[in-house]
Parts: sequence; C-alpha cells; structure tokens
Amino acid sequence: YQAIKTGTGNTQYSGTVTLGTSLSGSTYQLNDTTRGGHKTYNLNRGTSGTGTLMTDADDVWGDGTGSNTQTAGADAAYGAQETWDFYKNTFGRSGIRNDGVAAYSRVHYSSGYVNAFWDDSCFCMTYGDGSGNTHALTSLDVAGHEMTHGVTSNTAGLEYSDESGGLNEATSDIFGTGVEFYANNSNDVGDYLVGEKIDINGDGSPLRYMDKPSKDGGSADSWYSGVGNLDVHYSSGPANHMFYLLSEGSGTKVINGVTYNSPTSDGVAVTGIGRAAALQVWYKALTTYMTSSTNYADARAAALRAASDLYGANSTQYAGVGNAFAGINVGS
Ligand code: ASN
Ligand code: ZN
Repeated sequence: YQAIKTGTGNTQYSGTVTLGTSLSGSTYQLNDTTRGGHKTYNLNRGTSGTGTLMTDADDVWGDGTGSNTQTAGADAAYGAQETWDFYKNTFGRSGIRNDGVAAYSRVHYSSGYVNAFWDDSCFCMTYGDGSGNTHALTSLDVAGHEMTHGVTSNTAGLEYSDESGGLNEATSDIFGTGVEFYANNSNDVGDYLVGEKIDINGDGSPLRYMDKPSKDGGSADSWYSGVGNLDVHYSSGPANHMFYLLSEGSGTKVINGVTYNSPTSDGVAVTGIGRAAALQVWYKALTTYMTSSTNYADARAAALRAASDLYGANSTQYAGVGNAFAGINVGS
C-alpha cells in the first residue's frame, strides 16, 4: 500500500516546490500516483535499465545544488508534474499517450552527459548531469521539450528529418515553453527562450530564441527552399518564430523582464492573438491535421484548419495564423 503524499523539492532551477510523492512503509518514494504513477529513478551514472527508484526518509528532496544526488530527481519530478498538468489543464490530454498512464524519468544518466532525451521504446525520459556533473539538463523547458517528443510520436508522428523534423523540434520548443509559462515559477519564469537555465554554452545564453531564431547562430528565421536540409534543431527556427509572432506579434516587447525583438520576413507587422490561443491552434493542428510527412506549407494549412475549427474562418485568430505564417515566408 502506498499513501499519497506531498513532498518538498529543493530544485536546482525552480526553487522550492511541492512534489507528488508516496509513502511505502516508512519510506517515501518519488512516485506521483496522482499523475498517472510517474516515478523518478536514479541511474547513478549507468546507461541502461532503471537504476533505483528514488527514496527518502523525510520527503524533502535535494538541497538546490547539483552536488546533492537528489536534486536532479527533484527537478525531473517537478518537470514531469508540470508537463502532466500543462497538458491536462490546457488541452485535456491525460499523459503523453492520452491514456492516463505516466512515463517515468531517469536522472544521472552516464557521466558528463550534456543532453536529455525522450525514448519511445522505454516510454521514458532521461537526463544527463551536464559537464562537470553539476549542471543537470533538468530545467522545466527542457523537460517539457523532451516529453513533448513523446506526444508528437503518439499523434502526428512527424518524421525526424527534413521539414517535418524541424516541425517536430519546434513543437517540442513550443510546448516546452508552454510548460514553463504554465508552471508560473518565480525561479524559472516563462519566456520564449529555450534552455536558458542549463547554461549549456557556459556564458548564460539560451540554446534557442523563438522571437528571432537566428540569434543562436544556426537557426533559420524564415522558410526557404532547402531549410529542410538544416539540422532539425535549426530548421525548427521558422516554426518557433511563427509561434512567437502568432502569440505576441512582431516588433519589440518585454515579457517577464525579457526583451524580445521579432522581425517578419517581409517587414509587414503582425499582431499576436495571445499565447493561449496560439497554443490551442498548434495543439489541434498537431493532433488532428499533421502527419508524419507534414512540411511547412502543410503546417500552415493544418494551423488554418485548426484555427477555423476553434474560432471560425472569419476570426482574428484565423487571420492571425495566416499573417504569422506570412511573417516566416510561408503562404501569402
Ligand atoms: N535533446 C535532444 C532533443 O530533444 C535530443 C535529441 O537530439 N533528440 O532534440
Ligand atoms: Zn528535441
């Protein structure tokens, strides 16, 4: 028998948070039975299997630093919990497969591993500790990004190459950002930057910028024939940019203390429809109209159909989708 508990996580990136935990006998477990039974395991630098379920005597997890073994578990559990809640409360989606069953998470994968990844075959989420083993890849937007790969696999199934691969990556950035805004955490505020907390570049810069993707030095801001030849983390740029334009509009804007300056490919100003509506449009497009081979032109058609379904063909939201895609040189 496992009693439902509410533990305390002293996370590295999100401050002190409450975590769904369980009490089995006299031992607390990082096992959230209120969200599909999500469990967090410690691989202890291994690279296969599940390692050991994370347990604790007092239901206080981690100390906020990467040198405490439990801290990465607290961040991972928090990321899974906020991702679950984001999908449930924003879209009515109950877990990655929409079947009420949680994935599981594994932390401390390998040694000095500077990545995190979703794996369809184990239906599980894995985090490395980063270089120096103190910058775990466990921030909220990364958690939301990676688990969204599972959602995409189980819906549109966007193939991970060519333009569909860019759309797959962008979908993870879009909903990863959605998770970060949803969590409304004062230590990791919502932004249109990806991976700004994990300091992968060592200079505090984010991995990706949705307002102007080319700021990362590799991503495309707008569609061009041949954009599908880029790495999928760069061909995602136009779709990330479209989502920013659709949410917030073009030009300069300050949100939660971050200044954005988003251009359009043709210089024509775009007015945003708000992030909440933009998320609904992209989710419906992904889950209803996109397929494994969807390209940028198809994504525009899918998003327009989604906007029409949700808001009507004469709505400002529908017009906004057309304008945001025009802003990345897709459609007219
Ligand atoms: N972190 C990477 C990503 O989600 C892992 C990968 O290359 N698939 O894109
Ligand atoms: Zn990804």
